Amino acid sequence: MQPEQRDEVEMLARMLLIRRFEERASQQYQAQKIGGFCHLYIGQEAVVVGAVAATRPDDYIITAYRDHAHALARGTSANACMAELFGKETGCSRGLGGSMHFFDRKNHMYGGHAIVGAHVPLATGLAFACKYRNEDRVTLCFFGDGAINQGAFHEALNVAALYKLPIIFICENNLFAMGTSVKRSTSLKQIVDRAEGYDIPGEIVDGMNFREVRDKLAEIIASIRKESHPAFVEARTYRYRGHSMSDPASYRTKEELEKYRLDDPITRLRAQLTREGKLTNEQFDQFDKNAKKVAIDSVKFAEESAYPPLEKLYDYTYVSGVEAGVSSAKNGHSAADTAATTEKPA
Ligand SMILES: Cc1ncc(C[n+]2csc(CCOP(=O)(O)OP(=O)(O)O)c2C)c(N)n1
Repeated sequence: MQPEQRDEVEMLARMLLIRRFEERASQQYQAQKIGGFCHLYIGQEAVVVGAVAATRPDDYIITAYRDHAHALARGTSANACMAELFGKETGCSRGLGGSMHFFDRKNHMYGGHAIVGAHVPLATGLAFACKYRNEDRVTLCFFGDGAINQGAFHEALNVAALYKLPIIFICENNLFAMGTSVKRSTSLKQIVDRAEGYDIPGEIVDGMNFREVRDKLAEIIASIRKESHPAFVEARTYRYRGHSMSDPASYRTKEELEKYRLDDPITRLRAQLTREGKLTNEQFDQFDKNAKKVAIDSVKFAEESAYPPLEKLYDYTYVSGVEAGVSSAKNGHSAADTAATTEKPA
């Protein structure tokens, strides 16, 4: 098997893992084992897996709150992801972040950010650091179509262009920001044109097509490594589920959903590989079985893991419990104790 072929099969398996993991997460959310918000990425898998397939492991990635797939694509274990959803200490953010705040420094996945558009300047900062240190890493910044009208987004693009930073802004255009159609929120015929205002080269890719995403990203990354510059990619995609678990998505038609379901990114890559003789039905079934098992096992792992102890509540915050107005007698710990036990994130 050629390395490229093996990679594609591996990437298909990763897309399947993301799909099965999130189906399981959805079930656990409905069973009230997971609290807070939970945004599923189902349908969009080819965007992040295609993009990650074009990166080196030491490149940086950062995203918004629809972040489970970004961590899994990058190599965070399903156990650490599910435990984070359950708020357990073994989670990738030690149970303190939850669904919207996955983080994995080892795999250079810098969040998981809940405020729309707020991570785009952080991404620009990551890219600035790489350039400042003369590293040839590229930062991939993912965000939704809802982020492109935020002020912070514009400031970040301007700075990235001025400093010629090694960053790719990847807009995952799934046509809706919560229930608002992009046509109602954005004064552009196509999102990619936002980049032109900052003299940043822009491309459109079919975000349901793994190969197209990977090949376009590989081309851009090669160009950035040769000579640092920012780039913008509009990946046209679709989420099959509602915005979050509580959204029935009644703002779109069944026909529209069906049209995109027929273009499922997993089915598409499977068909391409099968047609080319690189994948058998038996192999696909085995990958699917494995993905389901990993997802089920991750639930068991999360259930059996402990919650973070109360004294960890104020770790990784700027203000300790007492300063924040919380009685130290109530939790049995003084601010000094809390400060003394505060560690830097791993
Ligand atoms: C600054 C800010 N305003 C409002 C919200 C509430 N909110 C959460 S998600 C969302 C829509 C974002 O849509 P989009 O960027 O297209 O991402 P998608 O959900 O499609 O992945 C909004 C308005 C927020 N989190 N942050």
